[in-house]
This record gives sequence, structure tokens and C-alpha cells, in this order.
Amino acid sequence: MMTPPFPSPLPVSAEAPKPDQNRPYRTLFISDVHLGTRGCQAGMLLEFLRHHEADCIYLVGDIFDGWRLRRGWHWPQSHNDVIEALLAKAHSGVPILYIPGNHDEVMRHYFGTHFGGVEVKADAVHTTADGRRMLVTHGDQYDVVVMNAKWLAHVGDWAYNMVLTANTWLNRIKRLWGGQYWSLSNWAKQQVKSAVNFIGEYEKVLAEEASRGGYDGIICGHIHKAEITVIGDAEYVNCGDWMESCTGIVEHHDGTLQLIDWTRDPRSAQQRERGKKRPKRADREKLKNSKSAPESEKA
Ligand SMILES: [Mn+2]
Repeated sequence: MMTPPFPSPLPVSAEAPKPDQNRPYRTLFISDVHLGTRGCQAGMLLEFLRHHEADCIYLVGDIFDGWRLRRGWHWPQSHNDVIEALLAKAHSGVPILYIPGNHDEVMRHYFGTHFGGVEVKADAVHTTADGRRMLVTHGDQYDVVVMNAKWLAHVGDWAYNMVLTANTWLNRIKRLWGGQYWSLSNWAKQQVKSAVNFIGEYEKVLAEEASRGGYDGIICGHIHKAEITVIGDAEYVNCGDWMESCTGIVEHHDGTLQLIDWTRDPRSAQQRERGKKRPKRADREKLKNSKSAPESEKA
């Protein structure tokens, strides 16, 4: 029997998983795949997807990289395979929610639209099996808050929301003149020292955002650093990325969230290879260097 992938009203995930859906995981969250860039580890992701069948999938932004594609086409078959794998899942009845990020912001024109069983939304509320309400959002919209965290802490809710809105419009206007969306995370990553501060500040700001909205936690991406932790009274969950770290978040059927690092998972081909024959130190270094994307392709 075919059931519509998105029973309305949303959020879909507030619905209990259907009895005929007994995939190994309840939910899968991935972000920052950056299809269309050389740094994208599409092969690793395909393998990960095969090992993590879930009843519902959230794509938490920066799934493809529209900025990069404009400058030069890099779209090997494996990148198609990722899209096809996701669409096949949607076709088999797995609801897929696509929450665009800043690199695939072109999708932000399609809020509320369905593409072959994939629904595009600005953000979502996911209720875990044990009843925690989690805000799901990419996270780039808070760059401006992270940057101005010190003085924004002293303004009221109204001013705070104004700053967020103004930032969105400013970036829109900048783009009209062909200026690129200015990304704080991008900038901070180039400054090794400030990157550490930035990550800590980002995590804090997003956790605060969850508390502010009355949620139990937040599930996001954007800074390419996977994490599950508690900050204040909110759970902070970051999906990581598929350029460097190859990480995703799964929800088990009891509501437990788990961070999977596919490069270290014994089920991954890379680890099974490693188990067979551990390369010499020099080769390991080479492997490591060849794996990391050029600096310009990060975040
Ligand atoms: Mn991003």
C-alpha cells in the first residue's frame, strides 16, 4: 500500500513510525555533503546510506554546492548515485525532509515543494521516539549572532530577531550585485585560532536558540564538526559533513541519538581494508593528505 510520504500537517516525524516500517534506524540526519565539489566523499556517503536504512531522513543543508557549481562543473557519476539513492528511498516510502543551507540556498525558493517525495522546508521540528522536541535547521543564519554574540546578549528578543532578519536581507542584496554570501564559518576556518573560538561560540548560540524556542535541543550542520552534547539545558547535535569527517547522526528506535563516524566504523570498507593490512606510516600520511580537500573547498 502506498502512503503519502508526508502526512499533513507537518511535522511528519511527530507521527509514530508505521508498524510496517522496521528499518534498523528510526531517523537519519546528514548535512554538508557538498555534492558538486571535489572534496565531497560521495562514495563514502553511498556506503554509509546502504548501512543506515531509516524510516525517515533529514537532509540538513549544504547537500550540494551551488556556489562551486557556478564556477566550474564537477559532477562525477558518484554524485548522481547519491541523488538516485536518496530518491529511491523516497520512492520506497521513506519521508525525506530537505532543509537547505547557505551553499544550496537556491532550494530556499522551494519551501513547501515536493520533489519526488522529498519535501523542502526552512526548518523542522523532530520529535524523538522518547518525546524530545528537536529543532532541525542548517545553522548559517546564526553566523551573525555568533559574530556579535557579546553585544547581542544584551538586546531584547525584538532586536535580536531584527538582526537575524536584517542579515538575511543584507546577504540577499549583496548577491544581487554578484557579491558572494559572506560566511563567517568560512572566514573563521581560515583563521586557525579564531576557528576554535568560533566553533565553541556557534555551539553555544545554537543551543541557546533551542532553549529560546522552548525546544529540548537543536540538530544542525554548517560548521563541519559533528557533535552530540548538552549545553545549558539544551541538547546540541551537529551532523558534521561528508568532505572531511564523513559523519552522520542516527536515531535508534528508542529515541537515542548516536553520532556515526564512518571513517572509523568497522563496517566501512576503508576500515575493513585497514584491518587486513595496516599501511606503513609514510603511506598513512600520504593517504591523509590526499583525503583532505584543498583549503578553499572547506565549509
Ligand atoms: Mn553551511
